[in-house]
Amino acid sequence: MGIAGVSLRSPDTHDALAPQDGLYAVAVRDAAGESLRIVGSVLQTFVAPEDPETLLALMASPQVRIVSLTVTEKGYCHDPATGALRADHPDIVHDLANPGRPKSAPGFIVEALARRRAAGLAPFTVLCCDNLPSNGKTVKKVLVGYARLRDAALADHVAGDVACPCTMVDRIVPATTDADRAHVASRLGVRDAWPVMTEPFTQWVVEDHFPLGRPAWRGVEFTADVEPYEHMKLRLLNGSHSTIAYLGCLAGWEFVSTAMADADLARHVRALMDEEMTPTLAVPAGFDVTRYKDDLVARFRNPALKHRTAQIAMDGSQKLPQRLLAAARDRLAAGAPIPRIALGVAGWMRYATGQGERGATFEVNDPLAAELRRRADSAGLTAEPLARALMGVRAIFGDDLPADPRFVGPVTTSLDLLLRKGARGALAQA
Ligand code: CS2
Repeated sequence: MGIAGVSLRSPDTHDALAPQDGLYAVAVRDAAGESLRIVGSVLQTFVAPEDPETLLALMASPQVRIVSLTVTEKGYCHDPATGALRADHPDIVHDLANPGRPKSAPGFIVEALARRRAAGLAPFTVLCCDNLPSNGKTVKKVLVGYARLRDAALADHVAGDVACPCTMVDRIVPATTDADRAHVASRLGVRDAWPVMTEPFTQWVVEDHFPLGRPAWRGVEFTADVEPYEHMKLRLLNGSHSTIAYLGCLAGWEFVSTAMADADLARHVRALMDEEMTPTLAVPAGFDVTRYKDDLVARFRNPALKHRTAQIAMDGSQKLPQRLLAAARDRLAAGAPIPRIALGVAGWMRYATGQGERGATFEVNDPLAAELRRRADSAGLTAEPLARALMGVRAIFGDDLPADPRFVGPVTTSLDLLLRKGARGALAQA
């Protein structure tokens, strides 16, 4: 038993790992020190675009029982506001025209499932490990949506027979840098082209639904209902992360830990969690949410983890709905105010203009970057038109939020504050 690792785009991971037989080091680090472990579970690696047929043949073979996915939010080619597949996504358009030579994750999975079905083989389990709301249900909806565009019977098969358990996977893993490579080489005495730098904390919560069986994973909590854990993580951890990322990028804090060293930002993040996020959560019985939040703050402060705010700021259009907007909706439905969520949303808007506080421009890395750019440019750096223009992106905000003055009001006020006083000034006032 082992893992075949696949990159859907870049050859970099394969090119790094193949010469070292798939072995790599995991460096677990915090203020107390660092421990290194070599992982040997990856038996093979593939670069999908180099040879889609070999990958499809593997996925259609009986020894594959689970296809797990960490392709980031945008890898599902869906509309983040509704969770539905985007039939107009360029990769989906391509895959529907060339089902035997797909590019997208849904394209590969559905083609492999079709081949298994034709061969009389049971479907593999699809295990989504990304930060999506009800991630198993979301991936199922995307796969069924894609299959439906191919063939109705295939869609019914995917809908009825393919297990897509929900998961909540949590471990902070900053992108590996050359400095990390040099550091690990000096400690190991051998060069590792792709060490993984991470924190001591790790949490897996998984719905136990694996019709073809699964490994006897240790340290995984199996539960029938992942959603309470998922909401805690997406709102407390990721909602804070995105807030730190946008305000941090604007203020010039390069790492999460440097941003958290600012007293105003740290206070804002804790208040966001305590006052606006926690009241929206259904905390599982016996779960100590205060301790969870204390741990989160300590994790964000981890000085040994160089987690760049710019890394987290990527793909905001795909992240905002589940990280900040879902909680805003719950708060508004309960008649509760959202000043702190609003500052995070406004921070994203200010960031999405691609213009820094000191006038320098930067690239906004986002699948909707072109649309955001167009809207921001025509609105200019004035709060009311800018907020209105960006809220008009339905794939992010839906139809409800831009029509609700209790949402529009505080977001516009926060954006105005950010434009006038900058992120540090706005945080001092918050
Ligand atoms: C981060 C996450 O990059 C991001 O958007 O918020 O990758 C975060 O580090 C993980 O979800 C932690 O489990």
